[in-house]
Amino acid sequence: MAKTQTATSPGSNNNSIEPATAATGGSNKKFLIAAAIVVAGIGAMVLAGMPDKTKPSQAPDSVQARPGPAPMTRGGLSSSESRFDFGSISMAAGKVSHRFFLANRGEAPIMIKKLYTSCMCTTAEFVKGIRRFGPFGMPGHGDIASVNQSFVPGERGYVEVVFDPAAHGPAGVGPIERVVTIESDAQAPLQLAFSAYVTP
Ligand SMILES: [Cu+2]
Repeated sequence: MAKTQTATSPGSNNNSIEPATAATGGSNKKFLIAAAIVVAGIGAMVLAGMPDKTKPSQAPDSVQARPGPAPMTRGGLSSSESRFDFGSISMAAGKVSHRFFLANRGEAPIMIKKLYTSCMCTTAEFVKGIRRFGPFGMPGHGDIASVNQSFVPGERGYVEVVFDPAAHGPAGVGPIERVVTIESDAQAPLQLAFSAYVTP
């Protein structure tokens, strides 16, 4: 059996850095100082790259591509999931919809003020009991009426999102991501994201 692996020679000890001795002198010390600077530099870069967990990310672009249910709570308003993936959907098959279930898990009533979407291909309705509010679309496409509905502690409802994969015409194929935003008086806007892969 032929040995394909290149073994390190028994004498080499490349994982440990020998302490500088008086005999080896200056060049070895310079190397250690340089190595220490490199290590410190890497440490600084790692620290700079760490996300600041005290700030909630709000920009739609920063929504992380993290699959699976991720219950999110801000103030009292919580959603069963923060994002949903439709998977592969066809323009020819028409619109698709999904419900994001909401609850007020806080101890104070919440006023749900506005509901809007990130694109004209997407609409969202707020549903509470037998009452439906909306559909609401993208700001700037006509007047976005306010929802202005109270959501008391323990109350449940949902946001029904409808996405039209054909809204952008034939060019609208490929991966998409849209965001639905709920503004309330209790907390930072709650964002619900969805994705899909659009085929003709
Ligand atoms: Cu769109």
